[in-house]
Amino acid sequence: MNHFLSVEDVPDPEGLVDEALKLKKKPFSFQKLGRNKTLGMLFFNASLRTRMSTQVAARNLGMEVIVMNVSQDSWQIETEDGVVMNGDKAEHVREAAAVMGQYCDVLAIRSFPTLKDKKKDYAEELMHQFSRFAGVPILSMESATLHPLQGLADMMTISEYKKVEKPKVVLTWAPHVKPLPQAVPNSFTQWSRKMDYDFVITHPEGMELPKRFRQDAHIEYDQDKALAGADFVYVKNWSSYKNYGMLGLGKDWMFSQKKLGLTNDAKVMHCLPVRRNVVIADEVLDGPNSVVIQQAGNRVFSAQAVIKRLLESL
Ligand code: SN0
Repeated sequence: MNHFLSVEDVPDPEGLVDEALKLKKKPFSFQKLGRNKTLGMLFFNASLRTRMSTQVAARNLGMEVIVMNVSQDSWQIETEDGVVMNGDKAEHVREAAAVMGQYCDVLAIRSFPTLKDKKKDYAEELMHQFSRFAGVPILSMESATLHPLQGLADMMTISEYKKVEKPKVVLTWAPHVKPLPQAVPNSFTQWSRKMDYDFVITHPEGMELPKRFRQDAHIEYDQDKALAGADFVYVKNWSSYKNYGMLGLGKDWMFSQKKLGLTNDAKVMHCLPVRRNVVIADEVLDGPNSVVIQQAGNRVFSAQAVIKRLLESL
């Protein structure tokens, strides 16, 4: 694996889930692999779980880690080609990426979408520029359109908790107070489609996820109908793809104890951070069906499995 920007970079998605679950049992078994290797982590946006879990993952593999908060600590990076750089951006990605590639063996990047310019966001310019100019493997820590490390941790979690071979997995939209990326639901959908699940997406009309990742995934606009018999419910807000970046309405889509009652005693998942009593009710988050903390715990081993693969390809 040369880069990890989406599940499409993984030749054997189910194999990687198994590998991550094995690493969870023996986290320190590949400490030699990362010895004298450095992971550079670049944050263009905020992060809690990704920031901490990916560092733990790299250290479990024996690596050194450098963390750079690009928006605060570094020069502002220009990404357009052919521009006269007489504004506030001091350095071009052509030099910045190439230089960081001199210092690090793997570069991990987090960069959110603008949610204003659909074409630009979905072109994933920054990730592609880094893969082109850095000369080292690039690891996505959530790009404009995808969050593949989260998707892998989600598949691990389902694998650990499923009671039947082919569980019913429902991705349900939830309300929010501000427009959020489509990255998490895009990746959850993309990964779920690689697994043998009965997979259903439910959301208000107009909130369809882009076809390029969901393909022909089953959409059920009636949330109650979708939730019936669910073994797993993944709750997540996303802003509109169609009316790009619009918030979307539907306060009654908040995931409550009553909605949980429609399911087959489903495990409830969310990538976090979650806004209580906007996205999911307290009683669900604090109840026995929530696995959000275990899901976040799996982020260490999803990152570890991916970094291991990237190191093996060096
Ligand atoms: C991000 C998202 O893609 O939905 C990161 C999730 C891992 N979430 C947010 O930005 C939440 C921000 C908020 O104010 O609730």
